[in-house]
Amino acid sequence: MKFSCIAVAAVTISLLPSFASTEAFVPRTVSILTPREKYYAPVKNLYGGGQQQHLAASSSSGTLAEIPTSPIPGMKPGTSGLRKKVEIWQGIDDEIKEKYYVENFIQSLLDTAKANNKGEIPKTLIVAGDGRYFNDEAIQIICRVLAGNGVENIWVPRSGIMSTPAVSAAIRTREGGSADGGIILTASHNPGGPGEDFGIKYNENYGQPAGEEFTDALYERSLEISSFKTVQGSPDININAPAGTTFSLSPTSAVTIIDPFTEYVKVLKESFNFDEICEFAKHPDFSILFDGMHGAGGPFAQRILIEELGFPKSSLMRCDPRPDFGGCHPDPNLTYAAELVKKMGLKSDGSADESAASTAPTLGASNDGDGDRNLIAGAGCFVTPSDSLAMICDNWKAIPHFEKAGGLKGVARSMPSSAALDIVAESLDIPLFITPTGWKFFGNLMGSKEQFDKRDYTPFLCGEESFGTGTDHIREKDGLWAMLAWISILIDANKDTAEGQPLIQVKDVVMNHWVKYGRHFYCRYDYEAVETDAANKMVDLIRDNYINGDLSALNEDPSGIKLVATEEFAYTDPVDGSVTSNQGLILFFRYANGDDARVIFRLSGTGSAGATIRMYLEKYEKEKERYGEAAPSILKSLADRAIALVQLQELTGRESPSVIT
Ligand code: VG1
Ligand code: CO
Repeated sequence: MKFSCIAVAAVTISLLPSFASTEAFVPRTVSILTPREKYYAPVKNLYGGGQQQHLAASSSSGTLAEIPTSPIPGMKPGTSGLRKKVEIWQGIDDEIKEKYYVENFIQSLLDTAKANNKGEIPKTLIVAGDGRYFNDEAIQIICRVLAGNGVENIWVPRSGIMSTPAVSAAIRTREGGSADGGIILTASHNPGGPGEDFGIKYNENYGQPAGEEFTDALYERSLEISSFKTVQGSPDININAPAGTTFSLSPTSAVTIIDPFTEYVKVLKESFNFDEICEFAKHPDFSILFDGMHGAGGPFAQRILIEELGFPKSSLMRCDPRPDFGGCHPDPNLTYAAELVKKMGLKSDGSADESAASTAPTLGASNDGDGDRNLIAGAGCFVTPSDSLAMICDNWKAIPHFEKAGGLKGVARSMPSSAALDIVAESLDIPLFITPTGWKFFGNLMGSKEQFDKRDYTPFLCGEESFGTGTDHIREKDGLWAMLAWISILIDANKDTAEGQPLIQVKDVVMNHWVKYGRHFYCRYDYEAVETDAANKMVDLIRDNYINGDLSALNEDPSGIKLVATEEFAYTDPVDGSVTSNQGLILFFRYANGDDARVIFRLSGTGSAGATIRMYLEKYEKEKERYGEAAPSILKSLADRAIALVQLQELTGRESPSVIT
């Protein structure tokens, strides 16, 4: 079955030279990283009749086919997309030998999208990934299934790599916002490579992550499907072809290679003052360091920080995407971004290593595998994500996107994030929303006017304790945005700093904020790969004994830290009224001196095996003398008290967490 793969002369003159000039493009081989059988033996022609037929087409001869399959259990997307061990997606896992894992999932996704779109298959979809192991092969498979289902325009970024925020920007604005959605191949902050994770997220037509209604319907569909549609006999698309190249897969479907950067660079330029940042980049005392963790954010950092803003190349580390993230865990926190943390003059508990802090860069940042998370640090100063969010909110005037509109009209945080934002929102008199964990819950708030014609909350700022920060410039969290926000805050803080005077540093901004609002000591313990049964038992115990139990019957503890109230968090979406329950078990404590504190337990929804228990600790402090202390030590006795109450050690066998951040 020969298929002519035609590079149609559709290269737009304006696009190609600008793309060709960027050094950020890393050509990738279209290598299939693992052997996958060429299995598409046709059984049924889509156009009826038992005989397979060539489609009458002038330039293409791929054959549409419908392949029988059977439902595969467990395709329930979690907090953000479906994540599994890569061997499962590849269909080579020893236990779950399912050749059609990707196809089943994508067919279920398309059926759901079609049902949501008055029975019409989406016309234009983006397919892009974070470059992890199996990225390129999955792109080829997905493009065929999309074409088999009649998706007319399939946009694939050159090199196959695009950060999640860049996909959101392209869905919203490319060709006037004509994309119906984006399929993003990533397991985000989870490691990649053989034996590690692969995943798929779906973003809808305003660039927002698919909501629970969509992912629940997708899951239901995955339990019913009996066939998938695809195109047979077509050679692989050359994902390294220049932007503008099109490949016809069927008479009605074509893949267009797009420039990954265009729309994203444009929305960032609208959000910040690039000229001012360019100027500040030349300041002899100002330097930055960005750790791309070998994920999708690297080429975007290269493009924006180096090519657009003029920072020296030495400002980047690990910015070349690698299928296994160079063996690292691409999660930007104090543990996994250890090298950057050290270079910023910090110890692994987030406190300053004074001997190294004096020579550290002014500002350090990192992102995760798909470029949507961020870690922010100044020289010798780690900024917790919850603090960073509150500080960005307080400094809204430094950010042109907010300043142009006269200020923020809405802010939000996930429930387990600290209440640092709440105090600022109250003092600025801005509506505040507290949502369940996961970016999808911010989507409706940002789209309240745009999608639902209700009250406008934009400009909007939101974030999560898990190193996610973002605004309505797109509908995703955005790692590079956070770095540019902090550069802008530093520029603003130094607008009156005379030449030759030392610059106001991140640590000064942070301390001034605490002095103004108090400090929320905060940290999170993660217990990874716990046995699912043990984790569930612990959750049941918390519900039975504390959420529904009698707290007055509890014995006094020598620590003096008393459990005074509890709550299981549920959320009613203020925009569409949908209700989401079981979103975290909250234990409220009171210290002997009257101080209040809070501990939350939640099971992660992004793991691929076993369970991860997350314990979130928070204590508000108004005593200025204590602001300099490290959060993990301040919160240790609270952690011990909570761990004992929920019998974490007895039930899971874990003496200490896998990560404290
Ligand atoms: C985690 C974080 C959550 C975040 C999600 C997706 O979810 O806690 O805040 O939105 O990951 O982030 P969970 O269910 O494991 O706690 V990303 O950058 O991995 O898509
Ligand atoms: Co991510």
